Amino acid sequence: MIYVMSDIHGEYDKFKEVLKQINLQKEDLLYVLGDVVDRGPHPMEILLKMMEMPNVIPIAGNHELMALKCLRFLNQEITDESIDDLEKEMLDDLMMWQMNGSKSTIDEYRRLTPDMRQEVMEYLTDFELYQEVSVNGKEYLLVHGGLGNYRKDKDMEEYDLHELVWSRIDYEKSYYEDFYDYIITGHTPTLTIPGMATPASVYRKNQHIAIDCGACFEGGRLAAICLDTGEEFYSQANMQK
Ligand SMILES: [Mn+2]
Repeated sequence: MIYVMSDIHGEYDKFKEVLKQINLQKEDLLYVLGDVVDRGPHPMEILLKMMEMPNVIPIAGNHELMALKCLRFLNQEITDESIDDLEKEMLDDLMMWQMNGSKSTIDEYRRLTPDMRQEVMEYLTDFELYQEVSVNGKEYLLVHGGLGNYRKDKDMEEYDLHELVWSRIDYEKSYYEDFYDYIITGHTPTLTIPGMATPASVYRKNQHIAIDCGACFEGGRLAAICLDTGEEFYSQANMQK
């Protein structure tokens, strides 16, 4: 069986809750479409758990890109020289990451041993940018954000990092008539898609399957889908005020 999940955002308890429901077997695969880190309380615990699971295939989200770049910088020994050399771009990156909920990621990262830090960095570096998966004769494109500056004749390899992980896909539009049957994305909490009700659920329309159900937001929950059966799995929903 092939399962897909996205935007876990530090919600380790919800991750365990959904894993328990899908009861992943050795021969199964679980694609995680990015934004594992930031916002929720335990991003590193999720990453460490994923690192122990050889049948998890991670795909990068914008939060992994921010984390990788900033942690690389923060890992350097801070010297007078490096402070002098700190470029505006790096400062902006650090600032932006902070605004996007980096605190829990940094807090947990700091508690890791140097060896574990190294392993986490290597693991993050290996995240895929997108994956193509075929199940029961249907072709799926799996990507975190996706298809910025889309053109019908644009090859997947032609999309740059930003276009795949930061761009938001247009859920009102079908992108491919025959090349892919479905595009599965995270990045945009489904509650923000017009017409969606609480608690958040998987959105399926116009060949899209949007699975970021806002695990760290009010009214949100963590979702997983099974591509073989179409089944959807959910954690408990967050309370609404
Ligand atoms: Mn995202």
